[in-house]
Amino acid sequence: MRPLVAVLLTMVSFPAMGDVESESNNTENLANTLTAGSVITGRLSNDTDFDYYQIASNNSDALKIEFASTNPTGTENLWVLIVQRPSDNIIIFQQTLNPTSESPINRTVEISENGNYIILIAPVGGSTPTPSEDYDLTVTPNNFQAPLSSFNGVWQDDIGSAFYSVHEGSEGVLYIELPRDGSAWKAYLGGRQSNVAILDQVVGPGSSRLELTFISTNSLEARYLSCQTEQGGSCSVANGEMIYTAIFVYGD
Ligand SMILES: [Ca+2]
Ligand SMILES: [Ca+2]
Repeated sequence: MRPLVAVLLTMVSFPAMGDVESESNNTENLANTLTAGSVITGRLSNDTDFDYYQIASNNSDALKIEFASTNPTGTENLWVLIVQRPSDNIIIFQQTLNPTSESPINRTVEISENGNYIILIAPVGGSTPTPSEDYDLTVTPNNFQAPLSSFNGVWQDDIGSAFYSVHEGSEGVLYIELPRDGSAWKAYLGGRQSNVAILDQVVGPGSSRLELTFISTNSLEARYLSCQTEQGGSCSVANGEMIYTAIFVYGD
């Protein structure tokens, strides 16, 4: 019995198995796909080993990143961690990190787009030696949940064409569009489920149904579900396409 007990104890003391990186992953096109919240273990095999990963984010306002290593405390082992945004691969985060077995590193990177984010682990380069230890990377998109009755205030779109006054109460969302060019204002009324409000136009020329997606407490996206001009023609932006994003300007 005793050897069996020893074997069982050894088995339960193993940490949960995570994924291991798959080389070659040295370019964005070859990035390993991460599972949200699951650890992946990798290693920089030499001074020219770049480890690219990607993770999908949908309606998240931040990426929570944990970067750990069995690297002993007191060593100078350094890794560079870079995050690139989906639309144009611009770097939105870059830091040189020194995790140790006692101190994993946690970072929160704020994001504002949906899509595939690239996370790159790279050597520092120059005279800095490349660490031979494994690293453990865990990335978790922080999914924003819009609190009820939380949106009251004035917003502005990213094309500078209008301000929007948003009033949310127990009966739904009232959304008033105030164009800066002096054209007629419009009002929309409807309800919100989770982070998405479906609003029908109730005041102003033409008719439309609008979908607002709240990405965070201070940003939203607007799309037409249907739209007709006063003359009965189609609107300038096709149904389902983004009309604008808006940011919170001020409120209560
Ligand atoms: Ca590697
Ligand atoms: Ca690699």
